[in-house]
Amino acid sequence: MRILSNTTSPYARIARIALAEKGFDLSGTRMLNPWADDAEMLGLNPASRVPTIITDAGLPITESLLILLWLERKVPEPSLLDGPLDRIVSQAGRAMGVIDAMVAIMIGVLQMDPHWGETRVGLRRRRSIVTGLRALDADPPGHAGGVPDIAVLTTVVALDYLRLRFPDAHWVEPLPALDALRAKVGDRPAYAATRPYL
Ligand SMILES: N[C@@H](CCC(=O)N[C@@H](CS)C(=O)NCC(=O)O)C(=O)O
Repeated sequence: MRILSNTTSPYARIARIALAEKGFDLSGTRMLNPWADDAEMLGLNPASRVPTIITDAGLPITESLLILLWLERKVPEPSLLDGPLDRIVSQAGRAMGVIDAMVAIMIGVLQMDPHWGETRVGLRRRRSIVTGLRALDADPPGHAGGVPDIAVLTTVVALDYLRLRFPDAHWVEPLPALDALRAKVGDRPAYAATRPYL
């Protein structure tokens, strides 16, 4: 099993953390720019997006949440869904909404127009980030030890991506509960080894 990734993608990081927590060896990870029309990537994934996993049989598996679904079935223990299921999935959905909105802004800014974040759609995405993070901070995912569930995983990935991509944004509110959650799990090997960087 190998994974195609890059150093910033929150989606790829979700898959990498989940794989590492489940005990996969990620030393064969290939970092690439998914926007660069890489031949291996295009041959495996017509959408040319990270994460793309290649199974030992050569089959591509894509889409971060499908990868979590596949993994949970493939390697049930340790589970990333241990705990109150409805709450975990609900909170993970909130974090994914924030991630999607942040990535939409970055694509707009980097691939289209540096001021895309101030367009009507850009401001709508910004609102999703602010209100999504506010809701998560007011009612943060819990972590009592052990392997963090997908609510913790996606929330910490969202927070790290926010700090990387929007370090000085005036609209980012204080997030003390989420910072505390990140401090609790951020040093786990799966998290520390995949911290995003430019
Ligand atoms: N829905 C996909 C989104 C993956 C995605 O958009 N990845 C970005 C990096 S953050 C990418 O590879 N973008 C390249 C492109 O859109 O052409 C998932 O959950 O895996």
